Amino acid sequence: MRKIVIGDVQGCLDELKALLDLMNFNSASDRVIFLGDLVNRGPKSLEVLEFLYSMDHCVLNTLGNHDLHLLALTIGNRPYREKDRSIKPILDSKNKINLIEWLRHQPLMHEEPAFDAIMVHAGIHPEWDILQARSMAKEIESLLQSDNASSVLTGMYSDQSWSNDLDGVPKINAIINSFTRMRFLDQNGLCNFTEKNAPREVSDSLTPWFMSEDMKIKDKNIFFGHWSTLGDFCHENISCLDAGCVWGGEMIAIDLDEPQKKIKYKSSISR
Ligand SMILES: [Mn+2]
Repeated sequence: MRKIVIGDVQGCLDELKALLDLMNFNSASDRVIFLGDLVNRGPKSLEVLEFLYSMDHCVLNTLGNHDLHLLALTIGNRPYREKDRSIKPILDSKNKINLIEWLRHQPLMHEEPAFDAIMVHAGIHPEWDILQARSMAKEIESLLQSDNASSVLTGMYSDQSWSNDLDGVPKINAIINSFTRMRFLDQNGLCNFTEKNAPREVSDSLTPWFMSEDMKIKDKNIFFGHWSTLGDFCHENISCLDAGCVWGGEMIAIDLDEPQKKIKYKSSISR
């Protein structure tokens, strides 16, 4: 059985299908782990969700910030805005309940022990060891699947950064932000959620989370998406698989048996 990992899809169904064809994907014998942000911005968010829902037996998705935003619009009380229009067809879909129930049961972090691999959407906070990361992910996954999901999703919109002394809602928000939005840490070790450029274009006072001197998890292969300006990027055993397909870049896949060989499909969307 092949284990395939694919970066941010963001409603780019045509590119996703073409990429799966390039890999000779077989839903009977392959498994696909998506790195989150299945929806929003791109042209076919509803169709992407329907496609993956129909292949539930062989796909999973580590939740991204756009996936959580969709949950906040449906399960939570986050108001719909014009900039959410690319996910409006999901909100209007007759199949909405099934699609949203499927999405809310997806993990924040996934591990493939045979490959010493971890998958997340944005990152793992450098101060967390693997046991902490697992328990943080579990805590949020349980909440999203509980009757408290609405208040968690409605209340998650903050720039709360992680620190050890947090409790309650600030802790929940810091965990969600670390797994789904983090890119850089500042000199005080706080997350900077506004800078989205690649590290070479950014002030030295900001450090990518995976280059932090505090990084506790050193012995795992970590795969993440979310950072489209980073693109196809590797730092030691840490790989970004988001090359901005929705912005006219590429969608990237790897087979965990040969992770150095990136399979790419160029987007048909013009920049
Ligand atoms: Mn994202």
